[in-house]
Amino acid sequence: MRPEEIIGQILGHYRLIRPLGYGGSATVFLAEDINLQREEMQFVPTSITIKKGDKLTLVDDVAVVHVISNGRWDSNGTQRPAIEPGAPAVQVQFNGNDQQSIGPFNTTGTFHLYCTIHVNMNLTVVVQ
Ligand SMILES: [Cu+2]
Repeated sequence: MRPEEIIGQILGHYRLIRPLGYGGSATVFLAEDINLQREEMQFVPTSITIKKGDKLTLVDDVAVVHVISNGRWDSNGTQRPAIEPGAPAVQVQFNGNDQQSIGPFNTTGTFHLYCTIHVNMNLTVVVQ
């Protein structure tokens, strides 16, 4: 599904607003969860599989700042920064309604990225 086809649609309970750009199959949105009364941000999807050597396009489709780095939030809501062996070092800021390419991911394995601003905003990247 191309990003422009997602406009106005609901994926799960996430509403995607004004998607930008076209990252092929390896596009992840930084989206707002509208199923909750409070504002909550999450990656959509929360896990993505790409091929070795691919880059990943992250699209921030709302006017919200995100800072994405290597690591994850644990189940207690504590930041666990870590770079797995072979992971590209990621430290990128989104200012809203923008997109950035990260990688390439040149090593197979499972890698974790998270937003240092929004609790539980975790992304798993599986490289095959
Ligand atoms: Cu965020």
